[in-house]
Amino acid sequence: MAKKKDKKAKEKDKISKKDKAKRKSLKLVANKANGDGLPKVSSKPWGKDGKALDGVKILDFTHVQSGPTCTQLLAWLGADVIKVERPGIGDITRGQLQDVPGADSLYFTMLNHNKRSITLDSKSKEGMKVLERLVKTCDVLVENFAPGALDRMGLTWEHIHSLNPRMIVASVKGFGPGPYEDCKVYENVAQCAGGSASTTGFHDGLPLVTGAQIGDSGTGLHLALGIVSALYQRKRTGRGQRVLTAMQDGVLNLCRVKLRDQQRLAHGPLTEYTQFGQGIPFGEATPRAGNDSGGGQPGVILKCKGWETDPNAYIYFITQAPVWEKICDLIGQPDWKTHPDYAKPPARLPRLKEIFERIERWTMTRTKFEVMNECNALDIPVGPILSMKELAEEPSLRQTGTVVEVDHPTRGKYLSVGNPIKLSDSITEVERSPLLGEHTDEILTKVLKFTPREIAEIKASGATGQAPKAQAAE
Ligand code: CAO
Repeated sequence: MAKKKDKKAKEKDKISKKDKAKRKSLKLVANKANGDGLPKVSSKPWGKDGKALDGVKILDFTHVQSGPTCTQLLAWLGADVIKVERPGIGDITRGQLQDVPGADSLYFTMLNHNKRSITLDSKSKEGMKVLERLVKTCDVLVENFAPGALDRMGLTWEHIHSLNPRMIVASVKGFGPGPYEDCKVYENVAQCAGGSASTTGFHDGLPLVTGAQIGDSGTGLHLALGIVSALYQRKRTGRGQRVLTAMQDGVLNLCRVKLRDQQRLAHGPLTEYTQFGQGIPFGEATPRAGNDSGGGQPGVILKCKGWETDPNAYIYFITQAPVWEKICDLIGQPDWKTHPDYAKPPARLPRLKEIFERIERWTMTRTKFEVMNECNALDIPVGPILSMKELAEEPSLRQTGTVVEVDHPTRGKYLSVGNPIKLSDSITEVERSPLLGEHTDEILTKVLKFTPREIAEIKASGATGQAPKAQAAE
């Protein structure tokens, strides 16, 4: 009996020793993490411990599309974004492409979610007093005025830095330093100046701009990354810095593969371009490649069932080498798997027109969704041409919050694109855009801590304009 007890005690001791060792090693890991300056690992459930950018205050001096795209992303990630707008007018897009009379346009509402709005005349003495308080209070100033406009207001980098050395000043401009730095720039100007238009379209047609707003929204995205990086560096250095993204640079960055092809041209024709198979000689610059794929795999847009009446009954089809044999079986051309003219990619290059015509005879017998399903079952990548209507109605995009329905006090319910960046511990809740000046009082009082007397003076000066009607109605 005593022996049995002894054995049990020994076992227990063994377990507790193991346990202790395990706990010790866990503690070591935790200590190491703390040693890196990180706080203790949160024990709150995922998505319940605040947002990624909680505590970051943004002075949002942006308008139109590029800057607002950036600050909207930061707001979705948890930053407190205070949009400063000109009294009475606000961001010019509020009134552009209006579909509901008297209500903020979709152009504005879809680019300014989760922000607060204060109206301020930055060119008045009292307005500048408020702006300077905002500079002292915020972490980041984001602007996309025409070159020199911020300086003309009196907000030079030197002045901002003297008011708040920790402030990050982030700007979108059309061009970086150089011959065009003083130019005003819009989306399509950037697409043209950044190399996109010269490489978009068919080789025998005009240069084309794309529907994706790579100049505006693309540059806003670049800027957001710059801001978050500057905030991270500030943790170490304690000081702010300037962040500049030029729209030309942003577009060129997205056209990287086209500058790659420019250099490849020096070593011979670009054999994966349709133009090569058609025997059309190459010139000095990267040509427009139609619907060829940038990755070098031959690809085209093919008709699907219903194309005669539906402008989007098409599918992008890529004859990727690793799945070539599956494609041959699928379209009923198994002989191509071994035929010397079709079996290997180099042999297929001069015959791409004939090959895609054959594949199209097959895709035309099916809807784009049937082609998608059949091909994906075999790991053959294809891209159905989805219309905006189809995307708006797609249930899976609603479920993930990529397409969201938002309610607005003056325009009612509308659809918006939600945050495309999903963080597992910082969950985005899309809120409607602010009415013009909706938060003026709240910001003057609660954020900037002006006294009632000071607020009365600011208001009497006209620096904040008149109280917005819509605000009073709400
Ligand atoms: N109170 C008083 N004045 C204000 C103000 C406020 N709250 N907000 C802006 N202003 C003033 C500016 O100070 C500027 O005045 P000055 O010209 O006297 O210095 C004026 O409003 C106009 O600003 P702007 O030149 O930026 O505006 P614009 O409509 O003439 O140009 C745009 C628009 C987009 C071409 C230009 O801002 C630009 O090139 N921005 C950089 C590139 C960019 O972001 N382009 C993308 C736009 S999205 O397609």
